[in-house]
Amino acid sequence: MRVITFGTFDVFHVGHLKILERAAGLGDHLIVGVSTDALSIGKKGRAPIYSEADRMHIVSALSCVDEVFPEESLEKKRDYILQYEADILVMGDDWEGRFDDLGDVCDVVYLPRTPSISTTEIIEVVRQSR
Ligand code: C2G
Repeated sequence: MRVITFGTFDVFHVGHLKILERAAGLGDHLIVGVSTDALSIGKKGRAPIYSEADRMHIVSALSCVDEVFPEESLEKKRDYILQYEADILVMGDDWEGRFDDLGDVCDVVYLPRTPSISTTEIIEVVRQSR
């Protein structure tokens, strides 16, 4: 089974790793769409700390990840699923229900987020410790 998931993966942390490992465990080929800088700015109102090239480099180096591509638009999920012939879409449960309409082309699975860690929190802690 081919699994696809998406994310920004900025300031890569263990919550990112855990969801990728769990996503990989649902199949035998994991494809990851990494949000471009432009998409991230549109989504979160700020540029990621790490560049798109570095974020893709980090994610593609993980042993649980087989393929990485730049995710240019949130609206293109259906196209990406078809293009990469994914059987399962995995998203964190912060997106619960948001992609149920894609259930006609693949299984849609929401996995629980790892508690108490986020890029925003890391940035805040680092900022306050300066
Ligand atoms: N995540 C997690 N636990 C955390 C933090 C993040 O499981 N403590 C998961 C998120 O649920 C997501 C993935 O890690 O599935 C990547 O997180 P983000 O980089 O924050 O992704 P996001 O900006 O929400 O991008 O098309 C959808 C977007 O690209 C998702």
